Amino acid sequence: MQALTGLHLYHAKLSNSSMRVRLLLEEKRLAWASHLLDATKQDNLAESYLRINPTSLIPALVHDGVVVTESSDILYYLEEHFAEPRLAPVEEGERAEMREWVDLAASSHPTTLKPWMYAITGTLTKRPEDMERYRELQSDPDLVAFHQRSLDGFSDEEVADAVERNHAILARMEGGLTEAPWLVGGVYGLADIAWFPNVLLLDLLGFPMSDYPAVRRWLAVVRSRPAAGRAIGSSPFRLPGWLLRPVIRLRKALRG
Ligand SMILES: N[C@@H](CCC(=O)N[C@@H](CS)C(=O)NCC(=O)O)C(=O)O
Repeated sequence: MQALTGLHLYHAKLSNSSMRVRLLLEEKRLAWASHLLDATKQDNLAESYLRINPTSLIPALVHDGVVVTESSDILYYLEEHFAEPRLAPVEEGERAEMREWVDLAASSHPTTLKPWMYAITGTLTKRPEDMERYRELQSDPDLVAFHQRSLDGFSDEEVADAVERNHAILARMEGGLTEAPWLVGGVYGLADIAWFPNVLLLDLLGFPMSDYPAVRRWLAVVRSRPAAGRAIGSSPFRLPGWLLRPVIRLRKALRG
């Protein structure tokens, strides 16, 4: 690891936490080496990755041998070390507001996008036979419980709670984006970069977005940025809203 010079990103294609880091790297036009992981193939449980990030979570950045994990911390790290173009506000109040949005994007993930996305797509990143090893490796009991639930099936209450929390955040964003083009200080920056992947994935997977026209406009504008094209590629799928409920029901039926 210490021999790794330059920027190395360990990331996954459809991981929101990885997407926000890729978007920032591309906005800053930094050269970075890609180490693509597939959590459905347990790449993040390989010894080689656990040496980089013992929590097994994706993404992780290695910069000249220094490891940074947690996508929000990676954004702050990159902003601090690669100042141009500046994507964080200077004014104290706006900086605090920016940090609040960025931290919320990462911290709300386990109760908002993640359960909803796993439940409706039937994503399984751990197979039953991986759980014993995962229990030994993973010190966060909430993560172990989450993956167990992804195997057993999420309860209707948990999915409904995630839907409500997603709506609450979108409504808050809608309030801000009705008044201004960007989340903080009228300027595109880290808050927008942190939230773009979460909203993109909600939209692609058919989350009801009709009450949030300003958020949809914002999403389209960020999506059209050349850096977003490089960071995300072309969108691989899009579920129309009307298909959402049948898909959830089908997933449940298939799980018995
Ligand atoms: N708080 C972490 C969350 C990272 C996270 O949950 N990453 C997901 C991919 S989006 C992951 O590693 N999933 C595989 C797993 O939970 O084992 C961050 O923001 O970096």
